[in-house]
Amino acid sequence: MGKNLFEKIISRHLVSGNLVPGEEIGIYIDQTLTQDATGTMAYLQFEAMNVPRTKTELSVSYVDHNTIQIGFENADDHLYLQSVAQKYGIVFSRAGNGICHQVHLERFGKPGKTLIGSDSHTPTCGSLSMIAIGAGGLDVALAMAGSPFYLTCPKVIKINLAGKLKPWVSAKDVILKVLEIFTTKGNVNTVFEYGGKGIESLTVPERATITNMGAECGVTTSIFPSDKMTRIFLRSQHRERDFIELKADKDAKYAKVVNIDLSKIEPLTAKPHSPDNISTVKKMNKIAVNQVCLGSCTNSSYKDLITVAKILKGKTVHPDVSFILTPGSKQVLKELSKSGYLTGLISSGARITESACGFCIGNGQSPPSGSVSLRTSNRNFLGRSGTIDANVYLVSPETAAAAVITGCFTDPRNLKMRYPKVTMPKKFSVDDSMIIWPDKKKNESEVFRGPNIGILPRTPELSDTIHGPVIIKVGDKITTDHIIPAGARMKYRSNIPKYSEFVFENIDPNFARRAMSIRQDGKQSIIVAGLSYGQGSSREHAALCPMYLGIRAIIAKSFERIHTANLINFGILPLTFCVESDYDRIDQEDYLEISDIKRIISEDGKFLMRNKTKGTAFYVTCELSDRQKQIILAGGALNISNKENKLRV
Ligand code: MIC
Ligand code: SF4
Repeated sequence: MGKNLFEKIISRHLVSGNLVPGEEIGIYIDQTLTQDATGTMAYLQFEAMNVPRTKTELSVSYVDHNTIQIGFENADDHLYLQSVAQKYGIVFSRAGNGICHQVHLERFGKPGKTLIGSDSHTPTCGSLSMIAIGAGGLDVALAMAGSPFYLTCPKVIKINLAGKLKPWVSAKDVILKVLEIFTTKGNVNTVFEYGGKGIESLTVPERATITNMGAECGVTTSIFPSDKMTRIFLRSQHRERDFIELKADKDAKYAKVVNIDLSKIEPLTAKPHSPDNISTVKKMNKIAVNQVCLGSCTNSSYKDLITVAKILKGKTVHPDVSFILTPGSKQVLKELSKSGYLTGLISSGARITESACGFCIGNGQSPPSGSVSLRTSNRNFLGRSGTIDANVYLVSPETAAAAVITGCFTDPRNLKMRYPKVTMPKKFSVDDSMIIWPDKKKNESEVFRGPNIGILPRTPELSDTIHGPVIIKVGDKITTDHIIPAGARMKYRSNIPKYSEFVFENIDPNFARRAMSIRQDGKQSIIVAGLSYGQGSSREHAALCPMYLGIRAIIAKSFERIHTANLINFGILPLTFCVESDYDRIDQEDYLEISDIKRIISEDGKFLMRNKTKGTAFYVTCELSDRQKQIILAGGALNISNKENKLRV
């Protein structure tokens, strides 16, 4: 029987388990990436493993998230990361070199390889036919130490693309269409494999926009074949030697095939406050726009920026709009400058920021209160921009450019001009001078630890009974941005006690204080949630900080993949309602209890949860693989790897 592309690559990396959807498998990891906001914790964990050098083919540490540097904290983190990289054989991409996913695509991604990254948008490199998966920092640290990466074997859905995109419609509109079809929930343990005639006209950066935002559907990863377009891209990066052809067999099997005709897609937008709240741009016409942000790892390629530059040529930014432009990498910025289009953009009034995540993570450029911001990034969660009542819409670069000129939501097809044609440079001017290569030999150099580098919090032993109040009851689609905000708070990523003060800040500002006082009384607390808990970012802080505040279990209707792995790694029980409607029979502050935990975890994981306040009981389940059971019973993954590797934490 023929194999699909995902099966072909994964079977070459399989270390344990069978390729049966739903079963746990372990795979060998060729490459890892980290970024600074998750990287400090990942490397603190890696250091604790006492492994002298990374064991992967390639591990890259990027600095791209916390580049605002108000106060000493971020600068301390960067120095820590640089010194750890030197010591352990990790490639270091300095601040200013660009966003991890864009730079990894340009300089390091290789068809047929596996990559895990401590960032949920790691699947961007699926556009280069890699199996590229987002993970928590601890899982990335374990992979660097040579351990396999474990995941539930996903089912593979084929997204069959036909036709060609019409002028003024681009890759962002394709992935917004996919989000309209699949939404942000219900896609756990799924892979999107793209194929069909339609892919032939999509360049690698366009494919990258599509694989990047597969993360918003919650899939394990998304992947394109490695074909002529892949070769052209690798050649343009002076890396044709990395090209191999990869495609699914003709008789490959898929769990489902979904057909999308590219020629039927219109300019789309994701309305506030979820990437799956899709509408056509046409319907939004005339809504006044206050801010437009172009950039992020989704849409900051050469083609994206030059298209916008051509649309804006000779025009001035509308007086009511603030236009922010954040190039994805130093390479893109240099090409923009070489082409002369940067001058045009500056003349138009663009506010050019450094090549980093910037506005996308609320690190600067927060829009005015109650305003409308159009962004080419991938997430429009409530409050992520740094302004709690802002209305953020996700759009393509073309739709963004139209609003820059008109000052309102405008279907770009209504701009009275020809769609600008952008040809990619045959060869980009490659300049890796912002990349620091580690010494080949073992390096004994000191690791820099400024005052912002905290200590690794310990996870407590698993107790046999968990009892405590429902400290918060939340609804569906709670993102890790809701659980622990980024933006202005992100500078505390390396200091868990401080960062924990902001857990659920945007939903319930008193949450951390309440949780802390329960913990100080020696008690535990429980969170109750709806569907798809833990969407979005891979930040393990969304598990670490609640763990620090004494949360021992979360009962939800369903969980997202990376967050579940993070909860287990830090010893928090992810419990699912056996009957969803039991959610409606619990109130915040009800006192809940489960007992005999160790025995039940080792057996079928089905618990009777007693609601002591209401005098009722209901069933919840904790579905874990044997490996995950061991982690939970040990009180967290570091406790296990400490025992196994005689670690020193
Ligand atoms: C994001 O886009 O939310 C982030 C910031 O890149 C996160 C990682 C983090 O929280 O540091 C992600 O996507 O995983
Ligand atoms: Fe950075 Fe935004 Fe991409 Fe996350 S989604 S990696 S914050 S650019």
